[in-house]
Amino acid sequence: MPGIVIVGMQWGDEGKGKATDLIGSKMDYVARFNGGNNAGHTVVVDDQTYALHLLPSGIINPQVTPVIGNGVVVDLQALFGEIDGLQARGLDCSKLKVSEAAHVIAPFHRTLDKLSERFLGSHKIGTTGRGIGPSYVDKVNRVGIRVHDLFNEGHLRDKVQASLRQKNMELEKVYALPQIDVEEVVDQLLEEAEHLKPYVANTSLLLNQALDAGKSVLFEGGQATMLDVDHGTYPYVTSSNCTAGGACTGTGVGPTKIDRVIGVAKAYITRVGEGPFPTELHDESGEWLRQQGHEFGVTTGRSRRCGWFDALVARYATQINGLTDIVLTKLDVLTGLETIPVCVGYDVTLADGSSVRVNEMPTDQGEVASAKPVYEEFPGWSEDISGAQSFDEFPQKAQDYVHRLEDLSNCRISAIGSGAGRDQIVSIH
Ligand code: 2SA
Ligand code: GDP
Ligand code: MG
Repeated sequence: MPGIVIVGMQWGDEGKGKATDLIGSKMDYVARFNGGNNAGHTVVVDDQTYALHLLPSGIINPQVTPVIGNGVVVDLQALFGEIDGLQARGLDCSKLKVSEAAHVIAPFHRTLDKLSERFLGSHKIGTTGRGIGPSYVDKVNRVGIRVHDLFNEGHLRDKVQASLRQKNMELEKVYALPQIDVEEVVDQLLEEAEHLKPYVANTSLLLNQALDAGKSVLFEGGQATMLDVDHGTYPYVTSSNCTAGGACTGTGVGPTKIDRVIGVAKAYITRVGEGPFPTELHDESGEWLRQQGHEFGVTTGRSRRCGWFDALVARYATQINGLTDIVLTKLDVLTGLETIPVCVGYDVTLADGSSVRVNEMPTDQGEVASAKPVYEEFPGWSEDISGAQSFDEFPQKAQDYVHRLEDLSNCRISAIGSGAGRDQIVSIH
């Protein structure tokens, strides 16, 4: 049985939650491998809408064992809040496993996130303010607090002291703010540790043993390719590896155990937060997409920036993730447009001031920021596709649009979303 990875192909909110729920219905384990409660993954089941942040979207399926891998940064308060919320709605969260090696987001990480954004001023990233960046900074700086540290008080105090030493100096001397009290942090973490204990596991061992025993594991990515700290529009990215490689480092499962990598892309694009977005629309078309697609952040409620499908982004995502399949979502949102532009190239300005047309995603972020999209126009359709049961039922122009996106993306499109509901998806191959 397979190991399958799901990743976002654009700047997030492509509908990974829905795809995970759907594919997860056939899986034994669903594991988050990156990010934290910055994510907002929506699953719609009949008249119920679930917004998952830290918990894997697979948790909606009772046969799934949900796993939070070592690559995730865990805000314990947020985790318990989410578990309580789901349990109050009748969902069982008792099978959840949280990696001993996952890093913890403490309240001071949230404070530092907001502080850092304030001091970046016009260079701010537009983070979700959930403390994600500062927690990963501590991880890479080797002063992070891991889940297993919570169960040894002396050890934990040492870790918190080490983590806060430099921060407290900066808070006082640079920001003229009060220091963070080590004992307060330790007390809170110790209290939360008791609550967390039943969920803690060696998740790398668990997942590897499961795969070796023929069980199936779905690796659910948070955020997306263009927000990946290495491969995204740096520095306007999140602080983790959202791309397929992150599934291995973020769970402790080797690449030979991954059979398929599924990319989720919207039939157009959205972005929330700052940073370059070549096909962004600043006119009424952008507002139309936002309203039709209900494009507002699931975690922060922020308005999402909207733009046309970008083939350079799609091809890049296929390459970076080694995609085997694409799930194309929100095709229904485009219904009613007379023509649909798709970006097939950029006119970029080079460092020497000259201009050049490119067909592949540049690495130089100055070039990405300067990119002027080159569009091809496709005829739209007016028929409602939200009730379609098969690809053949789509109007010919919608089918043509999908086939063209498939060619441009260098990867087969296996399924298409035609509405938010669990059943509003058709397979194509
Ligand atoms: P952070 O908080 O450090 O990860 O922010 C860094 C950048 O990553 C972006 N980011 C996201 N982009 C899209 N969706 C996300 N989840 C929520 C959603 C977002 C929301 O599903 O709607 O509610 O605002 C998400 N999480 C992080 C972020 O906007 C920054 O650009
Ligand atoms: P994620 O972060 O990638 O899981 O995506 P979000 O949940 O943040 O945003 C995707 C939104 O689109 C959610 O409101 C979904 O319910 C909705 N959605 C997913 N697929 C489709 C689709 O095919 N059509 C429509 N109209 N909505 C969809
Ligand atoms: Mg989202």
